[in-house]
Amino acid sequence: MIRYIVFFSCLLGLTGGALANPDALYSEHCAACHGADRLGGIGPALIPETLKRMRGPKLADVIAEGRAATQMPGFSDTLKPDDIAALTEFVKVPLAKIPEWGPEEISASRELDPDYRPADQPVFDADRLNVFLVVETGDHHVSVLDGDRFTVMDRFETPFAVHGGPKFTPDGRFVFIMSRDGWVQKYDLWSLAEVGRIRAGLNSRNIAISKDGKHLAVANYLPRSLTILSSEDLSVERVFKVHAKNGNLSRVSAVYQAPQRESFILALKDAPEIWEIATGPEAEPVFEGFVHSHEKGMLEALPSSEGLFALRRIEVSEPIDDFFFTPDYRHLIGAARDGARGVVVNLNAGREVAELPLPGLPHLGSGISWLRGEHRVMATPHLKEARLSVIDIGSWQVVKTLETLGPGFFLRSHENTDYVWADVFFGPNRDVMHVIDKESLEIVKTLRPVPGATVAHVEFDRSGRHALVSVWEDQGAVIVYDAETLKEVKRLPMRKPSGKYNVWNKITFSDGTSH
Ligand code: DHE
Repeated sequence: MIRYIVFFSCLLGLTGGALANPDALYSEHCAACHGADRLGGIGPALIPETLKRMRGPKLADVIAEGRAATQMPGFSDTLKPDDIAALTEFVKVPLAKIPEWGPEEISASRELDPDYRPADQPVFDADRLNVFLVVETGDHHVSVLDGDRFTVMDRFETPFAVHGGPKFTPDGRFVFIMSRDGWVQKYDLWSLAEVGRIRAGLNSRNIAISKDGKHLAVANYLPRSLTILSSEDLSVERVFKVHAKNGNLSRVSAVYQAPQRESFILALKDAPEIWEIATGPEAEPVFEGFVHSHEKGMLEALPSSEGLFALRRIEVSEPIDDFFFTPDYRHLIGAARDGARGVVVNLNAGREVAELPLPGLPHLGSGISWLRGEHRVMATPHLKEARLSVIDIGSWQVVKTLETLGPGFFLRSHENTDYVWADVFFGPNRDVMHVIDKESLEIVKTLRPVPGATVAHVEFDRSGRHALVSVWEDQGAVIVYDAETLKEVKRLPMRKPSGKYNVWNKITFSDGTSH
C-alpha cells in the first residue's frame, strides 16, 4: 500500500499534481485580458489566425516569461510547466466560429445618442484649443481638462481599454476615441457630450483621421481589415479586407494620417507591405504607381467617388510592426523584426533607402523629432535597453546614444521648450522621468515625483509652458509641472491615467508630440 502511495505521489509530482484543465486555466488566468471568447480585450485575440508568429515554444515562452513592452505578465511563478503546455495547445485550437464583422455587422452596432444636441458654441469659458483629454484606464473614463486652470470640466465613460491617441477633427471640436475591442466613440468637445459610437472591429489597434477631417480609418487585428468610417455620422464608408499581394489576409499594425500626402498610411503585420490609401477628394498622388483598389478581393464593395480610397502598395523587405514618420511624411522608419535595426523607406520612391543600427527593440511609434541647430533629429526609446537613440534624419546617422535609468516607453517635447521628457517604464526605476536638453542631448534633471509609483507619458499645454505627467497607478494622478523651472504646479487625482492629449498640439501637428 505504502509503495502505491509513493508511486502515486511521484506521478503527481511528474505531472504537476493533476491533469491540467486548459478551459479552467484559461478562464482563471487569461480571460480577463484576452476575452472569455478568446477574441481579445486588453490583450490580443488568442486564436490561430492572430497567433501566426507565435508558434511552438515561442508561445509557451511568452506565457511563462511575459512579453516585453506589453501588459502581458509572466506566469512561470504561478503555473506549472504542464499548465503552460496545456494553455499553449488550448489557444492553438481554432474557434468553432469567428464572428463575421463586415460592413453589415459594423453598421448594425452604430449607436447615435438620441439626447445629443450640438451646442452653438462651447458650453465653457476656457480656451477651447487648450483643452486636454486624459485617458484614465483604471476605470475606463476620460477626463476633459481646462488647459489654463487645470480643472476637470467633464469626465465620461469610454468603451473598454482605450488604447492609442484619440484623434481630433481639424477644428478641434470633435474627438474620436478607440478601444482595443474595436469601439470608436465620438465626443463633442463644445457640448461636452457623446455623439455616438460604433464597433469598427473586434480587436483593433488604432485610428487615424483624414486631413480634411471627413474620414476615420480603424486598423484591426480581428478581422484582418481596415474599416473606414464617416467622421460625420460614424457610418461605414469602406471595409478593406487586408489581402497581401500573395493573397493571404494580414493584420494591420497601425494606421496614420499623412497630411501632406492626403492619405492614410498603414503597415501590414503579417506581410512585407505598406499601404497608402488616398483620402483627398481629388486624390491626385504626388508619386508614381498609384493603383486603384478594384483588384479582386481587395474590398467589400461599397461605392466611393473616383480617386477616394485608391490604394498603393509599397513592398518592403520584412513586415513592419512599429514605425515613425519624418515630419514631411516623405520617409517612414520601421523597426525590423530582429529588434536590432531600423529601415528607412522613402514613401515617394516606394523603396527602402537606408538602414539604421537600432538594437534593443526601438519603440519608433513613440519617436519624436525636433530641430537641433540646423539639423532635424528624431529620438526613440528602446523597450529592451536603458537608452535613447538620437538620429539625424538628414544623414540617417545616429548622433547620440543616451544612457537612461531603464527602458522607456514615451517621449515628449514642444517647439517652445528646451527639453525632451523621457519616462522609464520598465525595471526598478519605473518611478523616474528624465528631462533632457534638446541641444546638448544631456539629462539635466531626473524627477521622481512619487517614489515607487510608475510615472509615464507627458503632454505639454498649448504654449509649451506646462508639462503634464501621469502617475500610472490605480489611485494615481496627473502632475502639472512648470516646463521651465521643472517645479510641480498642481496635482490632480486620477484613476491610472495613461495618455494625455492637448487639442492644439494635436491639430497643429506640434513638434515633439505624437500624431
Ligand atoms: Fe501602445 C500608442 C502599439 C502596448 C499605451 N501604441 C500606440 C500606438 C501604437 C501602439 C501603434 C500609436 C497609436 C496612435 O496613437 O494612433 N502599444 C502598441 C503595441 O504594439 C504594444 C507594444 C503592445 C500591445 O499591447 O499592443 C503597446 N501601449 C501599450 C501598453 O502596454 C500601454 C503602455 C498601456 C495600454 O494602455 O495598453 C500602451 N500606446 C499607449 C498610449 C499610446 C499608445 C498611451 C498613445 C501615446 C500618445 O501619446 O499618442
